[in-house]
Amino acid sequence: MMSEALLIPNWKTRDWYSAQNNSLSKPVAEWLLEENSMTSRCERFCRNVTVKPLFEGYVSASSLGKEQQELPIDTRYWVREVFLFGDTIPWIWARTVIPEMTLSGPEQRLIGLGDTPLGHYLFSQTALERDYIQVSLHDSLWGRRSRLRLSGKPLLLTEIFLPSSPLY
Ligand code: VNL
Repeated sequence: MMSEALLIPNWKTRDWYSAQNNSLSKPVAEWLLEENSMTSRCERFCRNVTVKPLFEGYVSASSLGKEQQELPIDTRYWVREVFLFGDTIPWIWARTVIPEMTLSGPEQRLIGLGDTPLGHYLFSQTALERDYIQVSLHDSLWGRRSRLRLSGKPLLLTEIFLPSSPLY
């Protein structure tokens, strides 16, 4: 059987818009404005959600995209990029950027996730707050970007919905 090529969508040059000012269709809005874990939402549409990390490691501020503007200046940022699969199909490409200063106390656990979906960690935390969600449409692919805080400390999540995801 042929397996689908895993294409990394363009994330660097996207423009982002406040979700409020954007007239989204109902099904698209339901996906993009999901308040809880995207992993949990995906679990309603397949048997088994898995994540495959593509990259986990520290990067310098200069290698971040426009996301730098959404986060405090720090020496290093922890970056995690994954493909999320609904059963065997790649549904979402996701990138998390965490300033090193956020990784204090219990948040140190964010660097040891491996195959564990980030959402299972994040959305079990009582100290989780959301500053905003922004949306983006580029190359016909929808994306969303959320700035969250754990105990007041920021991180930025970007999720781009691949052509085979149930959003479309
Ligand atoms: C992960 C999984 C991240 C699902 C996500 O968004 C997501 C992860 C940033 O495990 O890193 O929707």
